[in-house]
Amino acid sequence: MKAVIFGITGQDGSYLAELLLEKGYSVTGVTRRVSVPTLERISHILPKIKIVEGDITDAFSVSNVIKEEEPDEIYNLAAQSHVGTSFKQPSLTWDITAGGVLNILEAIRYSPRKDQIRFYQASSSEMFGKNYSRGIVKNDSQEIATFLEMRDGLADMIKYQDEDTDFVPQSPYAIAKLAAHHLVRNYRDGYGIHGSCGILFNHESERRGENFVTRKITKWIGEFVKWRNPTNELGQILQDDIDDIDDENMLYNSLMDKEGFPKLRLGNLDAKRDWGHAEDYVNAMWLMLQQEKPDDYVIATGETYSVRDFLDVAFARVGIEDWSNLVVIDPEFYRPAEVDHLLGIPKKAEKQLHWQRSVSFKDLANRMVDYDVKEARLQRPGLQGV
Ligand code: NDP
Ligand code: GDR
Repeated sequence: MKAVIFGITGQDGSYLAELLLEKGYSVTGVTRRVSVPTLERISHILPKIKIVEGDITDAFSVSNVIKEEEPDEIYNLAAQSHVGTSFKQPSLTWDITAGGVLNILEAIRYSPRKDQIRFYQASSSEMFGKNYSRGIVKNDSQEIATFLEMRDGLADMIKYQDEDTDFVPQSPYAIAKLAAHHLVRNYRDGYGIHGSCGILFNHESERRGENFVTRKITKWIGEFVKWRNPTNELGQILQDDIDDIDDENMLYNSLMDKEGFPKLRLGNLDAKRDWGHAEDYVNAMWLMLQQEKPDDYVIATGETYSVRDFLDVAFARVGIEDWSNLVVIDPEFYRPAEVDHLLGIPKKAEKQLHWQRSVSFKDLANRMVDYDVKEARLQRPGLQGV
């Protein structure tokens, strides 16, 4: 089997390429011309994959790749994928995230191999925006209820999104993703293209881009731990260090003031997301393309946590229970319109694809912190702070 991946240099592209290689595929990745190398996430598998040049906003390069590579499966993971950036660069976001998908669909439509090609499009939970459905069950623990609790009959009513929830997108990124989502449906209905969309909720990893909130937090913790306690092998700030000082706030503030270590600057801490690990999610992409009929699926964990919850778990991993003096709220990171609550119900994927996630929220945060604490010790480049 032969697969083409648009967006192979991104977080998901790297995990998907690994998965397909394990399954015996020959893998071609499409990369655009940039002034600095972007192959870091796939450097370990480079000898095993083919890289070709192309940009999804360039219709000729897209159709040439598809003509020359003759893939059985095409995965489109390429996008301007940062929601905050989409408010600052809406036109570019539209051209890549919506227009690029049209270029791929048209190339498939006019390919002599149209009926042999299966296509995956990376849709997003951001398309739900401010909308959600409500589930009615037995008690009133709505805010803490999870899909798993609901399924086990433990919770009453939850706010959730699934394949039947209407889309009310809240950003140029989400609107572009929704246009692409409808294009895939339209080309499926109109031209019989085998195109499936995964409506994926947030998924993170040790390879997550450094300007997404989870990685921004864990990178910062890695740098902070190194600066605070460079000799502790475990990378932990020992509770004794903190207990020895009467006023913990004084400890942090004086260190900040004296040494000038920058505080962690974040925006909205109350937004809730359904966070999983990217390795689990690329498996769902592959499963979708193994189905006889193309379809759309929600991929999520069924649990929701706020940015604040992520901070609690991530800081606890290095022994810090109270992080309030380490974080400052910076309005620069607020968005003109926010998505407050995402909780996906992956029932359809569990039933039809037999998909299951394997990494819990706590394990996800712990893995990312552990990785970044180690990376910081290896003196890798520091904070970007976007
Ligand atoms: P990343 O931002 O890590 O990767 C995006 C990829 O798209 C990069 O390889 C990038 O290349 C490539 N790309 C951007 N513009 C172009 C272009 N014009 N032509 C060709 N390639 C381009 O995203 P993720 O891996 O996190 O996500 C993968 C996809 O899934 C994206 O479409 C994202 O919107 C979507 N998604 C992600 C979710 C998540 O939580 N991670 C959830 C739901 C959907 P380069 O290296 O050159 O920048
Ligand atoms: P999101 O991810 O917008 O959900 O999109 P991101 O990590 O950027 O934001 C999550 C939430 O955290 C809040 N937040 C901050 N976000 C960033 N980036 N930086 C900050 O400093 C910060 N402070 C608070 C945000 O306001 C938001 O509420 C991701 C991307 O991968 C999309 O491509 C994908 O489609 C969706 O997930 C599902």
